[in-house]
Amino acid sequence: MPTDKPHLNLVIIGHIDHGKSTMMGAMLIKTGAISDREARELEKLAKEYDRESWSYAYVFDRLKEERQRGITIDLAFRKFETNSKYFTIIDAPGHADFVKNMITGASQADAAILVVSGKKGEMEVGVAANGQTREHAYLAQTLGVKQLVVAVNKADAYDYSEERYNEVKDAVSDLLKNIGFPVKKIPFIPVSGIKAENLTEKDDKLSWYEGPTLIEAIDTFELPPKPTGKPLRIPIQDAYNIKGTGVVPVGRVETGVLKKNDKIVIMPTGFVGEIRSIEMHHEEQDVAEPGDNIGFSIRGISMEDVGRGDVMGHPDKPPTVVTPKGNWTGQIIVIWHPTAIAQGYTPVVHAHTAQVAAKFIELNKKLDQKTGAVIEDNPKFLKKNDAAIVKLQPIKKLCIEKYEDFPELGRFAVRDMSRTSCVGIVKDLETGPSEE
Ligand SMILES: Nc1nc2c(ncn2[C@@H]2O[C@H](COP(=O)(O)OP(=O)(O)OP(=O)(O)O)[C@@H](O)[C@H]2O)c(=O)[nH]1
Ligand SMILES: [Mg+2]
Repeated sequence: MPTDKPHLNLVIIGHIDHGKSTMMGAMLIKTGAISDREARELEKLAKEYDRESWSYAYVFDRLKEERQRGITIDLAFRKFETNSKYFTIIDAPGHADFVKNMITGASQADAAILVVSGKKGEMEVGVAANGQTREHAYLAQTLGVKQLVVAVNKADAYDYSEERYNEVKDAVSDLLKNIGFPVKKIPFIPVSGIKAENLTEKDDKLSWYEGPTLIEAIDTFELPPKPTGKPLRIPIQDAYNIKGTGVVPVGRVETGVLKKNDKIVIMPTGFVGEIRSIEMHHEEQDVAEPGDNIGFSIRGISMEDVGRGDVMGHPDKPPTVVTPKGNWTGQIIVIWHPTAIAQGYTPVVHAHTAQVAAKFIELNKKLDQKTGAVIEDNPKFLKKNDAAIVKLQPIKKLCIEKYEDFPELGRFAVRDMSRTSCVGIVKDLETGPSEE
């Protein structure tokens, strides 16, 4: 899709079944990003699977299992344009079992639409202690998604009621404010995804609403600054073995600039090679900058040299690796835990696209969440809603950076029993000896 418009990655997040895929599918059909013909084919297919109301969602839900079960499992990417911008839409799953995919999506995003169903009972489940409206909002904030709009979805199912809209807005505002989002700046847009109302055009049934439509709201997202002057960092999202081309890693440039023929290094594998070609949206290009989602080919690389969670950089300023003998100091918030976190706790940590088990080797300080003041030194336990300074040690090599050097690679989330238990940033790190 050749275009001169500036590009943004937009992730769609929210609780399961709140209508993320449907709403964005309808938006793409309305704007013509999906052809009528494709839309009709999806309708037919949804009928075949006896899931007629999911036909718009099928724009994003392309796996057979997703279509049969009527849920999103993995991330789906689609392009689309507004008046002034060019978006890659990343549709994330709401299901609690697939939060790791949502994290991968959010870690690549510049902005998000938080979809909250206004249908009676549904909003309430999403913002509850273990709901994914809450969990996704926390994760989005930690992963650096700074701009947000909230779609108060399924307006047809709450009778286009202003009263109900306000109820949802109040509850979600409280939640977002606690997490640290600038709530006053966030538009709350009543929409019906399934009826494509207030997505691209205002609708009479929502005449009481005076704000922007969804497409107008996302068109006003600001472009993130491009840290082109920093060393190159590209977290690898995946690597494909493509017939005729060979191994093609894909990922988003977070910082720095990548050029064709550059000598690169992939950490922690240590593979050194040379960039043969760079591709974005199926078009070759000579240069990639922060924010670009690219695939690239490298001379002499094999599938063992690269995978999800690795980070690519230039050999003179390689990505930082913490080994199992090193550690990092994290400032964390415990957002959920069934009991309490103690020294020795070894959950899975997600940072950019990586996931690795890591051990809490020290609990250093408990902090006041609002002021950052130290409440307790060397606490024995950490519980839900505690803020703390802790030391973590990965059980295998992990690429991670100090937050102040590379915010994009200096955030992490702790997951346990298929749920996010903590979110945090890297205050300091000791790489540990490079050879074990
Ligand atoms: N009444 C009504 N139902 C909707 C609307 N949007 C979606 N739904 C229904 O809600 C169900 C879930 O829709 P999806 O789009 O798959 O929801 P999702 O948020 O993508 O779900 P996951 O990806 O699995 O988290 C389907 O039955 C949709 O038809 C809407 O605007 N109004
Ligand atoms: Mg979905």
